[in-house]
Amino acid sequence: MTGLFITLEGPEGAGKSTNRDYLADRLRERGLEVVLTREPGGTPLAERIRDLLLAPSAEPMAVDTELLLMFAARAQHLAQVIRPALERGAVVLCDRFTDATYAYQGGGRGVPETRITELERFVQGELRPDLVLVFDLPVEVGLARAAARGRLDRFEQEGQGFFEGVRQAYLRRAQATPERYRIIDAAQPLAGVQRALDELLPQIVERIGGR
Ligand code: Z5A
Repeated sequence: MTGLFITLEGPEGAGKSTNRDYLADRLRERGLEVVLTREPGGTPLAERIRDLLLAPSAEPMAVDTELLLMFAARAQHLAQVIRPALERGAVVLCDRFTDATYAYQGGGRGVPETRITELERFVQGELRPDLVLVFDLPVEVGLARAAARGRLDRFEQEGQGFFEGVRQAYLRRAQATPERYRIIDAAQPLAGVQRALDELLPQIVERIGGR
């Protein structure tokens, strides 16, 4: 793979989508091909799985169903979008990926980490993000931003304890492998977040140049 795989992670309302677009613009200004995508989703079929996952429903979704649907969407996304883009040397900026499974299904729902690791190996083989940007902020700040948008999806209807578990799982993963993760303070004003991204740009450009 000659491209660079960067994922943006964090709890609700952390600013992943806003900052993904900002980072994409800065990288394109430097002449790089950037593919913007997201999970769950990123292809027509995977977006249909996303709809199933996010829509509130009278029938409760079993935890294993949720887990397997996340990886089913991911398998499609990898085959159709992520692997081809990395093979032709693009920078892939993906709004959430498998760290979100460790955080939401693991930290939030209590799925054992070993089960997620097995599925990760099965679906991804050796492929892992080169860099994971964790946009971190207190749960109540993120939930207030999400609520300001209006109707809540199936995940956003969870309680504070669920989102504390999500946040802590992200922070544990970042601390366990610091060379692959950057924690960005997402509670500060947007200009501060974007300055932090500007500081990362030279490293990103250097890494893709070296491939
Ligand atoms: N999920 C899972 O469970 N397992 C998995 O494996 C995967 C996902 C891959 C869909 O994700 C759901 O799927 C997600 C986890 C689960 N749970 N939920 N809900 P999603 O990424 O589509 O949904 P999201 O996290 O809710 O996205 P979001 O709320 O849109 O958050 P965001 O992209 O991080 O934020 P944003 O849209 O850029 O910004 C939100 C608002 O805050 C917006 O009005 C901005 O203008 C504002 N904002 C952003 N930054 C700032 C700052 N710094 N200051 C003030 N205001 C700001």
